[in-house]
Amino acid sequence: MTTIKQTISAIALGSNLGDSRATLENTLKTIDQTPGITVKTYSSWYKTAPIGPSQPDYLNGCAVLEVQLTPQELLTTLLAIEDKFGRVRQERWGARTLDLDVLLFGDLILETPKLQIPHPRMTERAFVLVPLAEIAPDWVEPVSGKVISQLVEKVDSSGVTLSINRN
Ligand code: PH2
Ligand code: MG
Ligand code: MG
Repeated sequence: MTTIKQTISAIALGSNLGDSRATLENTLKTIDQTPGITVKTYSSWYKTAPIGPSQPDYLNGCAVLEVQLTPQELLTTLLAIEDKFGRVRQERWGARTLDLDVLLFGDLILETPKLQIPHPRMTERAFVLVPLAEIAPDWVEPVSGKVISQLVEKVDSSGVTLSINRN
């Protein structure tokens, strides 16, 4: 019998076009139905001021997954789910129906052209750290060596408000 290594991964979800709540909730169902991935926990949804070009507010959240995939396989899976939910790639950081980003993959540090783990901007982004702190406060971000609950204290969270409470 072969045993496949299980890893815990954290992802960010965001949407600011269409029915964002329905998109994000259907996305979690789709992810959970994917072979090799189980959704362990997910956060509340937060309404967040857009970072980048002028565009509507986002609905953002995070999920913790148990995966039996490589980081690259997880990325490919998430990109396919973005496409399934109608994402069209236009300007960088512009509006989108669905954005899925790999944040953390165990304690892995990975630097490849297409995939960097931890997500290189996660420690600056309140729209990532506030929901992540809700579900994974004790996870050590391996580049800074700091836990998520420490990192969230350092960012300005004034643009992030609880929208749909999970607790
Ligand atoms: N994603 C971006 C750019 N700006 N702003 C908010 N509030 N939320 C996002 O998810 C977001 C963003 C690029 O991925
Ligand atoms: Mg993103
Ligand atoms: Mg993305």
